[in-house]
Amino acid sequence: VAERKWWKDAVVYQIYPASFKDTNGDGIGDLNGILEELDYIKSIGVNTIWICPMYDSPQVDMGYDISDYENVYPPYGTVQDMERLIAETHKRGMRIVLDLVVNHSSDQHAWFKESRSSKDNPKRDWYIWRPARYVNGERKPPNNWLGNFGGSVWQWDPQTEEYYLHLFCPEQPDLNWENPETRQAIYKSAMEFWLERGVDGFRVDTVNMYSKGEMLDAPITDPGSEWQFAGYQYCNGPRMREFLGEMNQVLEKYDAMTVGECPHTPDMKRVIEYVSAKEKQLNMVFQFDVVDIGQGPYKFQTTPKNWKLSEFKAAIDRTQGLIRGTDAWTTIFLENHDQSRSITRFTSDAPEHRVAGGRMLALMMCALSGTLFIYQGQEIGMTNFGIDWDMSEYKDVDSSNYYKMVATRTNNDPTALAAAKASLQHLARDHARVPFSWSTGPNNGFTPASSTTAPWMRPLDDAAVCNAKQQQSDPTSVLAFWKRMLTVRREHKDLLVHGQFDDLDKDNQELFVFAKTWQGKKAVAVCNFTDKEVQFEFPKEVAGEKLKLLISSVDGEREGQKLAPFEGRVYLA
Ligand code: TEU
Ligand code: CA
Repeated sequence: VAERKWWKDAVVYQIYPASFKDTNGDGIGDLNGILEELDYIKSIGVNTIWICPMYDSPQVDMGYDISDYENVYPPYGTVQDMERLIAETHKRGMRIVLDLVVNHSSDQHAWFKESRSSKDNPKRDWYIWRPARYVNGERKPPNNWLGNFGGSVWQWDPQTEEYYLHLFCPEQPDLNWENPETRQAIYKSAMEFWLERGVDGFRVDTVNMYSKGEMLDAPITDPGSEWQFAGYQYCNGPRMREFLGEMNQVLEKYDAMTVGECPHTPDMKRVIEYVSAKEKQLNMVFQFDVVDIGQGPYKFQTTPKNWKLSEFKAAIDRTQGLIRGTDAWTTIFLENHDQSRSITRFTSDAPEHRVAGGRMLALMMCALSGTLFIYQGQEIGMTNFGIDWDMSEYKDVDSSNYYKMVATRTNNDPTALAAAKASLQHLARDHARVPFSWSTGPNNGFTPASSTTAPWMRPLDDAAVCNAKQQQSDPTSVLAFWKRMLTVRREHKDLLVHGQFDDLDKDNQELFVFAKTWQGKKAVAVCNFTDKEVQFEFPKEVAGEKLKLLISSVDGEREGQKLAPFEGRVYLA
């Protein structure tokens, strides 16, 4: 049985600094905005905050392109502001986790400026450089891999006449983890600088991509296709265990926690090797089985809501299954800064269903085992913005690259562009990055009332019915239910946080019915994923048990076994 550690019982609130709260009227969120709202955050019932990259950066990929690990992006504040935030968070009995982005740096980082300056610069080998291939006299990149934001993963550098690798934007050159000098510099600059200032751990960006292995220099695979998405080539490479083991030695000195972002890893055995306590690699990971549901072969090549509940439940079963009889740990999340809003994606953001959907998902998440992550705005039921918003409102490089690629490939075909926009309206990362809806004031209270500068991104249109201020005094709100459900989760920690998950009705396409068991105790959850009333029978496994209703996501008397639209319930056996 896995031992109890603080991060197992943690409920983590993820903050996107650019969009949380602007206190100096420049239209950009800042660290003082987070400081001002620490009591609001604590009042939700969370005990840890995770702040997305607040380091100095040219912001090509919203701070996931870091130009100085030891400095703060000036519009957000200063290192001293961070030290104050760390102290104030600890003073409230909460912990603080930062984002560790070390698969790549910004092309504006001093390390890369040196590396690209000449072939014999001492830091040349801190990044991944390769000569061009020539085919019939035409210059070609070293291989045909597609990157995460479209296009080749290789950028030609005319100054030294070589290509450098970037799995993401060209402005995000991959660091060369094969070089021990580079790794030591990363541990010191990106990790110890902040661990010494008291941070309690890291969310580790693209944690399984550091070892590219021989695939990088392998001959062109699948020569038939001009380009191929190479996620399965550059994830989980041969030296991953060695690198994370070495990184873990640094973290252990500070007893720091890690949660790794681990995409493209369908093999659960490989995931367990990352998160089994005895492996000393990572404490836990985010797997993308659930949130990748409904995405196309190329993420946005899809139609909205093209997934089935059975697929959603099977994905949850895979992540919950990690802790069944192992010393591994797992995580629960439906939203983050890369995902569109869960009410829109997995229930319904129709005005008459938004609150019910948000409350049902809160009940479902709080009844699952593992460390629970809530993304800013999820606690008040924020949803995607409308299909009527212009493409200019999409600020994310991932979205604009895709739309441009469709425009180029189809020569601006209106039907193809409309389909691309519909898919972006459903899945784009931008939906998570709109300013937080604090109130019905100017810019939804995101900027000071006196400010004349527009927020960096358009605020949602529905603050009149969805804002934090109103919900703090509304017992029927999504926020009120999150608070109640987090209390229930705390009161039944063994069952709800550590209990074994079993899906009791896998093929049911309307209801999610699962049991949680812990040393003879049992809970049963029933969630209606439809906008209709659904009569349900308890599955045979529990039909004979005496089940007592613990909580429903719908207020008032909940007699009988008929679920309201988007109603969730937890029963205790
Ligand atoms: O995300 C990683 C990432 O975007 C891919 O692994 C993604 O999961 C995959 O393509 C499927 O969609 C992290 C950050 O969360 C993201 O915001 C950054 O843009 C990215 O890395 C680069 O740092
Ligand atoms: Ca600001």
